[in-house]
Amino acid sequence: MATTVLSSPQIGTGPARRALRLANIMKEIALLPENLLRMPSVGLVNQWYERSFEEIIQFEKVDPEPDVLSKFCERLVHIRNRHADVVPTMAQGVLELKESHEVDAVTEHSIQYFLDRFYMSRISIRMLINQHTLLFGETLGKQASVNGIGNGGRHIGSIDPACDVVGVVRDAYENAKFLCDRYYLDSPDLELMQHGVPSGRPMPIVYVPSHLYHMLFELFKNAMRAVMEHCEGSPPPVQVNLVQGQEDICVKISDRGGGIPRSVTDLLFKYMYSTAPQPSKSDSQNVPLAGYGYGLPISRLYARYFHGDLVLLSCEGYGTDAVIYMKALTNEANELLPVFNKTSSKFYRPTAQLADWSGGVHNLNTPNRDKEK
Ligand code: W6P
Repeated sequence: MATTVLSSPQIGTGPARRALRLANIMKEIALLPENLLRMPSVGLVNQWYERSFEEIIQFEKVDPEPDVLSKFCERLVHIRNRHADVVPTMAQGVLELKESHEVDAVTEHSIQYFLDRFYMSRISIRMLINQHTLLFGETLGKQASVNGIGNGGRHIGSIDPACDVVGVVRDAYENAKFLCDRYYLDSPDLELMQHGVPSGRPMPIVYVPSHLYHMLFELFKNAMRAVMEHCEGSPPPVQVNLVQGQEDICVKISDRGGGIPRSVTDLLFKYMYSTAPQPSKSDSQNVPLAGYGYGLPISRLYARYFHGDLVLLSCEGYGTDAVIYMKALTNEANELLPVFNKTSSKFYRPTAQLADWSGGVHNLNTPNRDKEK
C-alpha cells in the first residue's frame, strides 16, 4: 500500500500521474447524461477540473528545481482547496436534475455508475495530493510526517503503518455521541469487544486513519439516530465487534434501532435517493444527526479504495449491523482505481434490460436487484 501512494519527489512523475487521473475522469464527465451535464452545478465542477488540469500540465515540462518544487506544492494546495466542495456541488447538480426533469431508470443507473467512479477518482487524487504536500511540502509537512511529530514518528504522509483501530473507533464514537447528546439529550453507550487479539490491546493496521474515521463516524451517526428514534426509555448500547482475521479485519457496528426493510438497504447507497438539500448554516446548532448527503455511499468507496468493503445487514423490527472490512495484508490493500476505456464508455449508453425472471418488474429501478459488482 505504501509504495503505491507515495509520490516521487521528482516532479516528472507527480504531475504526470495527477494529470492522467484528471484526464481520465474528465473524459467520463463528458459522457454524463446530457441533462445532468447541463445543470449549472455540474458545469461549475467541470470548470474546476479543466482549470486544475491546465495548471498541472504546466509543470510537466519544467525542470524540477527546488523553486519549482515548492511552487508545485503551493499549486497543489490551491487545487485541493478549489475542489473542497465538489461533493455538495455535485449533489446540488443531481438535485437540480431531479427538480427539472423526470429521471428514467437508465439515466439513474448511469449517474450511480458515474458518481461511484468520480468520487473514487477524487479520493485517489486527494490521496496523491496529500501524500505529496505532506512529504515534500515546506515547513509543517516535513517535520510532522517525516520526522514524525505527534504520532510517534511513524506516519508516511497520511498513512499510519500502525493505525490504532480501537483508538479511531473510540474517537468516532465520542464525536458522534457529542452530536447525538446535543440533538436528543441522550445517547447510547458503546460496548466494544475485540476478537483475534487480546482485549485491551491495540489492533494496529496499515491504514489512512482519516478514511477509517470518516467511515466510522458516519456509521455511528446512523446507528445512534436509529436507536434514539426507536427506543422508549433508556437507549440500548451500540455494540462494536473488532475482529482480527487472517485475511480481513472487520469492524461490526450493531444497533438495536429498529432496523430498516430490506428494500431500503440498497437505496441508502444510491446517490439519487440520498440527495437531500443541505441544512442551512443557520441551522448548524441543531442539525439532525444524519440522513442527508452522501455519507454512506462515499464511506463505502473509502472502504473499497483499499480493497475492503462496507455492508449493511438489517433485521427490520430489531436493528442493523454495519460491517467495515479492511484487508489484513497490506500487499492486498493497494489502490482500486477507475480506469477509462471502451468498457466504461459503454456503461453510459446502456440498453434497457428486459426481465428474465418472472414475478415483478425487474428493471434497473428494482431496489433488490443483485448488485452489479
Ligand atoms: C439503521 C440505518 C443504518 C444505516 C447505517 C448504519 C447503521 C444504521 N442503522 O437503522
